[in-house]
Amino acid sequence: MSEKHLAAGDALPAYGGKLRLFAMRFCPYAERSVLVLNAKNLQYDLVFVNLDSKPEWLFEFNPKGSVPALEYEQGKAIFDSAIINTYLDEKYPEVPLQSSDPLRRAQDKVFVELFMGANAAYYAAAFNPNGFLPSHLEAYHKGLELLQKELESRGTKFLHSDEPGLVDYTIFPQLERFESLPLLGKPEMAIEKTKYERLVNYLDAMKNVPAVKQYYLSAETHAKFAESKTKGEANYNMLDTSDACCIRPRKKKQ
Ligand SMILES: N[C@@H](CCC(=O)N[C@@H](CS)C(=O)NCC(=O)O)C(=O)O
Repeated sequence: MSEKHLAAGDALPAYGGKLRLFAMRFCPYAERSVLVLNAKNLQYDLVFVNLDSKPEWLFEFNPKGSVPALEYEQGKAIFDSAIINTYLDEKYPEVPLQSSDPLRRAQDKVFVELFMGANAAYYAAAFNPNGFLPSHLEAYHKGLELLQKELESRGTKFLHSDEPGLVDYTIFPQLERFESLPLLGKPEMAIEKTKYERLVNYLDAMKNVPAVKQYYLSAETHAKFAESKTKGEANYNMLDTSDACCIRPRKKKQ
């Protein structure tokens, strides 16, 4: 898999006959779908796109031009991580990732909705430090406390059960990035074991899940990407080691 992000003017890679996910390597929403594809042992191709210089063909797969988008048949796509992941879970039921109880599925969605209250704080802290408010810090810890309480009340290793499910693959990409905040000058946003023991154990368990392990990036890597983006020069290709990234002539500015 190439880590190179295709940009405006780059050709769409040839269709390989598999499911194909359009993503950006540092996008938490795209990661949600990658984790679900992995967890379900599906064969897929990944195409990374530069979101500051979007390839024209991205809009054929998602008129909104955002990632993730899933090409489920050649030239046919759906977008939005929640829509994609529910589709995948229903279309490929061999490894079910949601409860068979409609109420539990609804409760999982309610939980994600509430937990995501912490996310605005992450974006402000990581990408807009000047716009970071005391209310962000409060919302951030409220989200973490909510997760810790939910883990305690469910009493299972993961939120879904003793195996991770859609709800876990939905929130984990955010948590992975939250761990970069102390490196970005926000020590008060560290997920301290003394306060969040159950949550830290959950994070460690998630990092060991095979579906996660193969796509996980360290806090240091996320911090580096965030720093580049905050400077206005998002370094999408920082993980790309292929020659193609380095010798490819840059497109001339018009
Ligand atoms: N609700 C969407 C959010 C997707 C999203 O915001 N993706 C970002 C990258 S992390 C994106 O594509 N931004 C570029 C844009 O919207 O132009 C989902 O869950 O898939």
